[in-house]
Amino acid sequence: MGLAKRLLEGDPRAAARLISMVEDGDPHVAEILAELYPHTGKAHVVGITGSPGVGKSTLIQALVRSLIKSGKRVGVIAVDPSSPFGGGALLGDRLRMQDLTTEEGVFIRSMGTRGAAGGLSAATGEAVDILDAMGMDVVMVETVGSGQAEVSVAGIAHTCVVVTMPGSGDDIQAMKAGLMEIGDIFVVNKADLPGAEEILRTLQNALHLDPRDRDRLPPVIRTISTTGEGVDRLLDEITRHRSYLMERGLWEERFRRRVLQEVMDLVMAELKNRLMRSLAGGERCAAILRRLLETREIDPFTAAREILSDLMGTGA
Ligand SMILES: Nc1nc2c(ncn2[C@@H]2O[C@H](COP(=O)(O)OP(=O)(O)OP(=O)(O)O)[C@@H](O)[C@H]2O)c(=O)[nH]1
Ligand SMILES: [Mg+2]
Repeated sequence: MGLAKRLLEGDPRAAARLISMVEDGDPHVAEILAELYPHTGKAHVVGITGSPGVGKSTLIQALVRSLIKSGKRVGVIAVDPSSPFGGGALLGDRLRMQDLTTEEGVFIRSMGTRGAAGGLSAATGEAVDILDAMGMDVVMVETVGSGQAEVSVAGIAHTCVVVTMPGSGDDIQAMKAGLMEIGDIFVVNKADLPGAEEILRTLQNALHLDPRDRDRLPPVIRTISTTGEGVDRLLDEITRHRSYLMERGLWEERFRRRVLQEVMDLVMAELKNRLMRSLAGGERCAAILRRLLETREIDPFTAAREILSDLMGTGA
């Protein structure tokens, strides 16, 4: 049986195999993804982002546990985690976690930041599509909220959960600088540590001052993910956000945003590949660079335009 068919029947090994193919840039993956695309758009894609060590993976495990109990199937993609998912009887050891689902309808997969064929975010987007097509009810994507990563996770997700913890004043600064806008739900995790109330109030105040969407003020929830406290409330808010998106007709809009982001990431990655190849040995590119650097006939702006038009003319 073909990989696509096996995946559509929910085979976790097919999912593991396909995600590896995406990561390795396997040329056969394109036609399989094409077969899967009509089956995507059903899963609730939830981004979980925040600074290293705030407890994203622990929180996801607690959410997964809760979701399974209510009979949901869950996929998790952790992008370049610096700490692995903790073990535990439920989710098995790290090896199993990398590749295989457990019987309970969970599929967890870590993805590195290097070696992705279509660039990191495109590979992540494709992995999300794979788990979506496979019939997962919820797909969670864990990313470390620094630099570009959280921006693209916001593009992929229907619901973006921004996680912070007490004593991380830097986080609040970072949030003001960008994370604030992408969060649909905010979490103060490690609420068992001193300072939780303070960061909670700071967040609430900042959100009140800057209401992007007057119809909906993002909730701020305190959790202790190690004990599971607050996790059901978080899950409620995630579910409520899904209903909110559907009622407003925003669900489809966010799916379209995800697909467009994926296309853009793929185009950017392909252009970058072509540029690298061209810079490494392309004749025309070398000639342009000579005119830029040796004879100085042209300036960087002109060189960039000439290289770009050269790249656009290069076949795939
Ligand atoms: N006290 C306390 N510790 C917690 C809580 N949640 C997580 N931790 C601990 O914080 C540490 C980091 O947790 P992770 O879940 O790996 O954090 P993460 O955000 O996924 O980390 P990275 O993937 O490395 O960015 C672990 O030792 C957890 O046990 C909590 O609610 N309270
Ligand atoms: Mg983690």
